[in-house]
Amino acid sequence: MNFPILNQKINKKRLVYLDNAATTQKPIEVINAIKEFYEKDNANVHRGLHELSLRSSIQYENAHKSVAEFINANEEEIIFTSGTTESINLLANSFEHILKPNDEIVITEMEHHSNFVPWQQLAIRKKLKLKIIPLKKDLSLDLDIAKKLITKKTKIVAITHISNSLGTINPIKEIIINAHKNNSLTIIDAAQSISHTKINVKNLDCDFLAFSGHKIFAPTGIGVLYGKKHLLEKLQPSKFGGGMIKEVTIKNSTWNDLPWKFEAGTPNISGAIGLQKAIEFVNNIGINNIEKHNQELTKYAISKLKNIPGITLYTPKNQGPIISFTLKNIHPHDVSEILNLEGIATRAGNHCTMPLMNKLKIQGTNRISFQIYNTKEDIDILIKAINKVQEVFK
Ligand code: 7TS
Repeated sequence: MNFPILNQKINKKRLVYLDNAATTQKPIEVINAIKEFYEKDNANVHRGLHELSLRSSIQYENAHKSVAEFINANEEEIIFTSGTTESINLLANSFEHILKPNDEIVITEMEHHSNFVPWQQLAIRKKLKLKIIPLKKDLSLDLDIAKKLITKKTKIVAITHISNSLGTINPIKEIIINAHKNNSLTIIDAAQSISHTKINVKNLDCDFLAFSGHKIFAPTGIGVLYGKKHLLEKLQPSKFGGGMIKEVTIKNSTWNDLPWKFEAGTPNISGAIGLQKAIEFVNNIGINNIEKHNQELTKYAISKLKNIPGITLYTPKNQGPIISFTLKNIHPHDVSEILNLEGIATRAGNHCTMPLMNKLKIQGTNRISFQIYNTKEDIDILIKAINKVQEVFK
């Protein structure tokens, strides 16, 4: 396993990278694949009639196949976007043509702004009702209230699989079953779960699922929207241009087949190739092994963190590899800045979940999050550094 970026010192200390929920680092295989593409194969896709364009098109199409196999979808159900944010906005814009005033959308209180604001704004534009599943004291979703909120009026249920702020793993299968009983469509934000647990869209039976490549060892600027074929066929594209049309006349246009109908313009070809390599990297290690490793680190970290005096841990029962905490009388930004002096990368703030922070009545937290290259030693270094933070603010 070679992640070149990790072999450096920050402030003369070994870099300890604990900001994986924001983005993951890239293995050498991914970096080399992008370099090789630009050195050998770069050309636009859509099957130009020259060798380089053919090579580039084949690699771009194969990247769709790899993602499809990775999440057990069909090839034409995989749309490449720039990331989770674009995937969800694509859906919100496409549903604009289908939803009617007083239709209801259900989301949760723990959504990242990317799965909150597009629905909120759509609701405002179309006079829809936005209903929000609250959190219980134990930081899990209140499923009893969820059952009451999801009714025959609910058209869309959009929920995150793993909370990027608290690490809560939501019982998405249960929520999907309940939504389908009410004929509601389900959208899963898998931005945090995609690199941490096996996603099988057929088993989940979700209607749509979104994730970002950069959170699973691929470059930034490439992401995925999965949708069931029959639903994608019904949705109208909201982005128009080259590659997505079948025929254009002065009066009107018809759309290309899936998934190209939703991929207007020159796509992020090198990003897609990087994503394919990243998936190969994950498959070589085994997603189950990654999950086990990160779970062990999470347990270890919690067992150490909870002994720190003055710490508040925001840990739910069903916890993914993301841990939020605050230190008494020390602002999260100050904590993160001092940890940086020790070479440790962490996040501080509201993590793009302001409604959740309001619910918890806090401005923000410190957040650490793990990946396959993290070790127990990283956590030991963190714990020592937190002790130093507390010394500084004594
Ligand atoms: N949904 C969740 C659950 C996320 O964690 C993020 C990014 C997004 C959506 C948006 O992904 P993007 O790739 O389109 O930006 N989360 C974070 C984070 O927690 N810190 O930085 C980015």
